[in-house]
Amino acid sequence: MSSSPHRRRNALTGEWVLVSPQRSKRPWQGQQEQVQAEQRPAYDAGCYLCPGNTRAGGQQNAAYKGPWAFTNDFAALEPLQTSGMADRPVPGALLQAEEAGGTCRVICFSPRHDLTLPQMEVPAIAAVVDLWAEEFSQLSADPGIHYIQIFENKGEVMGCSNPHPHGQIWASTFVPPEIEKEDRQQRLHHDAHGRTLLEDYLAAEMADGVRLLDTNEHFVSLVPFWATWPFEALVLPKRHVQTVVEFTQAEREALAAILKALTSRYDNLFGVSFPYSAGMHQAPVNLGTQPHWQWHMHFYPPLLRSATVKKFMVGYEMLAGPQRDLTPEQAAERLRALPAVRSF
Ligand code: H2U
Ligand code: ZN
Repeated sequence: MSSSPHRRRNALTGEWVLVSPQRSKRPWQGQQEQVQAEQRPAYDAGCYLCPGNTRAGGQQNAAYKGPWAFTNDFAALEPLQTSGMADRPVPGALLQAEEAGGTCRVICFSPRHDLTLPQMEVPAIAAVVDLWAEEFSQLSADPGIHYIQIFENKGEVMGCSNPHPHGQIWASTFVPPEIEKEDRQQRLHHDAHGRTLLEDYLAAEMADGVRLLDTNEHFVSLVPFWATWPFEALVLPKRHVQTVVEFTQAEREALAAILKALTSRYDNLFGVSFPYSAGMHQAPVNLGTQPHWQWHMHFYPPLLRSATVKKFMVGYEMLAGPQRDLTPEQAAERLRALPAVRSF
């Protein structure tokens, strides 16, 4: 199977990915382009995220010293104006719409304009995890909120508008489509086996070993068996945890350490600050108990062959389904061979 075209099923979404390893049999031509190392100042007076600066909407940032959050001035979601009934989809109607409410937050990871996650110390990243948990608690206190998406868009190629290290949180009144897929798959597995899908999956990956990246006392990072993006990664906890608030102090530090190791391997791959969209998936809130849910974090980086050659999800992928050449095992081998600390 490993050298001929085959399909793999993403157990989390139920969707299939086409793998064509024969197309990457040609020898690796991984010359690193000399991409000019970007030098940024620790503080940039023109940055709307740096401490003390004024944002586009006229608001002034706090003189913050650690991670800090504010409500997005150009939020995609706003609190519902009506206190009454939401517009309900009409069954069978072809033109359906419903009210969508919520809140969007921006999280500055550090007051330092010139750092990224792999360049931050583990305790400083753990402080970001603390803030994620605090924000999650506060946002989920609103009974109208049903899902909280914590994520980071990194790099211009991902549409990130500012190099100051930051992420976002969108809390919505609805459960978004990617979460609905994972909810369904995890529920089916839990109903059938009485265990969470991702705990069983982690056991299978640990037994197989070939896609593992880093392991510590509380977390494992790996290239998933069903990865779509060339260097996609998944971070899994070793115990059953539904949301970020449940992590103990030791787990927060271990998560910080594994995030630092993964993002450092990424930077070392092509010798650049590696772009990605990353985010955690966790149980919906205010919808009763969710025993089938296991917290996890996805990394979707677009780069394929070098600092500038990215994978495009176009053509067959837009019209039919995702496809990859490099196998997840090859991707894991390459990432594993790199230092887990940033080497430049
Ligand atoms: P991205 O770089 O991932 O787009 O995130 C930056 C966010 O910061 C973006 O969502 C918000 C944008 O709306 N923002 C503010 O809230 N205030 C500003 O003054 C500029 C940008
Ligand atoms: Zn800044």
